[in-house]
Formats: sequence, C-alpha cells, structure tokens
Amino acid sequence: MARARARTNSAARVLAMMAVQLWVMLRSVEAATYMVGDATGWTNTANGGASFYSSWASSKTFKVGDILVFNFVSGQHDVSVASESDFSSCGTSNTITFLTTPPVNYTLTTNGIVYFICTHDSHCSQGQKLSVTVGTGSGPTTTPPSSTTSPPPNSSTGSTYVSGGVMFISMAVCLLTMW
Ligand SMILES: *[C@@H]1O[C@H](CO)[C@@H](O)[C@H](O)[C@H]1NC(C)=O
Ligand SMILES: *[C@@H]1O[C@H](CO)[C@@H](O)[C@H](O)[C@H]1NC(C)=O
Ligand SMILES: [Cu+2]
Repeated sequence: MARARARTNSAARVLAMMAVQLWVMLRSVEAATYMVGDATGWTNTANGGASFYSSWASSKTFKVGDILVFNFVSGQHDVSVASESDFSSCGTSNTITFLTTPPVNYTLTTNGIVYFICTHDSHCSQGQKLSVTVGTGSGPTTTPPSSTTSPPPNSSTGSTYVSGGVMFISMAVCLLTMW
C-alpha cells in the first residue's frame, strides 16, 4: 500500500517536472509582442533621445516572429525601415519600407539588425531611431543552411500547435510507462 502510494507520488512529481519543462520550451518558441518605447511610444520627445530607444531595446531579446508595435499619432511620425547608413545619417536614400498608419505592427522576419527611423522633420536626429538585433545578429546570408530557415507564414500557430501535441504525447507516454 505505502509503496504503491509512494510510486504514485513520484510519478506525479515527474509529470509535474516534465510539464514545467515543456511549458518553458513552449514559452521560448512563442512569438512576443513589444510596444516600442512602452508607455512613451514612438516619438521624438523621448527623455534621453536616441539613448532612450537603445536602452529600451538593450533590455530585450528579439527573435524571428516577434512583433514590434510602434504607437504614435497619425501624421506626426512615421516608421521608416532603414539601411544601416540611413540609420546613422538619418537619411532616406535606401529606405526599405515606409509605414505611416499607426499602430505600425512590424513582424521581425529574419535574424540580423533592423533599423527604424522617423523621417518627419528632424525627429531622427533628435533621437527617434531604433535598432533591433534579432537572434544572434548575423544576417540571413550567414545563417547555417538547414537549422534556421525562415518559418512558414503560419509558423506561430503551427509551432504552438506542434509543441502542444508534443507535450500531450510525452505526458501520455509518461503516464503509460508509470502504470
Ligand atoms: C497591432 O498590435 C496591437 C497590439 O498587439 C493590436 O491591438 C492591433 O490590433 C494590431 N493592429 C494590426 C493592424 O494588426
Ligand atoms: C494558414 O495557411 C493557410 C493556407 O495558406 C490559410 O488558409 C490559413 O488561413 C492560415 N491560417 C492561419 C491561422 O494563418
Ligand atoms: Cu517622428
């Protein structure tokens, strides 16, 4: 009796540990949504200027699939996805994407560094600029062949679904072997 009881207890403990581990794995796969500048939003009047956005970004780890939300008043700012040189010089000669309708939800699609500037007046030189390092920071060209190809369009729902399935199956297997 007591032995059977102890066995059930340890089985429950193993199950709980597995569930926690799988939950942690699942969390690391899920895409995150970040409000750029948090409550301050996307503005040229952030306290600290450019260092405001660089310190905002430095406290976070970005990965492919994460979404950046730029909140601003329509017509007062914009989001220009910029080349590195345009980011440095606050120029617009090599703009990659130009987005004007708030909120701008920008999905990070590849590893590497992504540069954002506002092109209104001198907002960029006033510090309205953000660079974000996605993954290790090495671009798609240096990505090893098989491991990290960019995910299919449905990846976030897909991977969540798959992880959920893996969790379910391993828990079922665990239960079965305990019995
Ligand atoms: C952008 O993201 C915000 C915050 O997650 C959400 O409320 C809003 O509906 C999204 N807008 C679009 C156009 O996807
Ligand atoms: C997944 O992709 C299929 C085919 O491209 C599409 O019909 C479906 O709506 C997508 N589902 C989601 C959740 O995006
Ligand atoms: Cu602006």
